[in-house]
Amino acid sequence: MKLFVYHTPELTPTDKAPECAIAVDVLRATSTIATVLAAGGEAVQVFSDLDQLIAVSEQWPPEKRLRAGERGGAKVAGFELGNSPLDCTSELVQGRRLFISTTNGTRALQRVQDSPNVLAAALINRAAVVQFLLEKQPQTVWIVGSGWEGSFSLEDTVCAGAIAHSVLQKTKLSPEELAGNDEVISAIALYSQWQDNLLGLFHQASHGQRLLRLECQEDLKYCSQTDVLDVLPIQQEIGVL
Ligand code: 3SL
Repeated sequence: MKLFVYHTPELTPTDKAPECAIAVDVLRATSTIATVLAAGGEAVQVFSDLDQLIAVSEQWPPEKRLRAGERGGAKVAGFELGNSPLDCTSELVQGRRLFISTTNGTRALQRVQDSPNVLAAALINRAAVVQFLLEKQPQTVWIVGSGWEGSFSLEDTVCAGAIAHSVLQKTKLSPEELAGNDEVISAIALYSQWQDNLLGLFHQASHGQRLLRLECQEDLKYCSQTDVLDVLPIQQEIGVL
């Protein structure tokens, strides 16, 4: 298995696709997606375009759908949900399909949607993602951070490092054997440095600070937990996990 980390969707090669692609948006899209599926959501369908989301979701009965939308960290007007995983209780999401569009996370998922295996990973479901990699043994794996509007983000990179670190611990691979690019080594170093204080790292991250200004401190706490949900969001058809 060769692992590649890309800090943003824009940095991924455009002329090839990996056997397995893992989109990461710890704050907060992939944390929300994992939470919805763990809470009994029927599926999650991702969109970059809000008008398209509305048009497709209109085809579903209102009691079977939920619309979640975030722009600039805030909820899209008229949607039931923003992008807080804490709002996704089983009472609300059970048996319903979530139609979601966020600023960066859904873009990362769409960038890799042609790969034969597309996963959504966050810290909260890291163990399930690692388990998949160990069982499936894909030859090439990309971990693609969502970043923020084309820029690096600490929280996605530390999650990439958490995944790589766990793969190393559970296999006999050396870092040089596992790493397909230098970003893997630096992501592991970031995780090794901060693994006991991920919330502290989020408080230093620019998007963490943006969310704190929006009074989302409980979201930061929730998303900084590791291995608490045994759920594997995996693409079933293009754009649907
Ligand atoms: O950019 C995204 O996709 C979002 O996850 C950002 S936010 O955390 O909802 O503000």
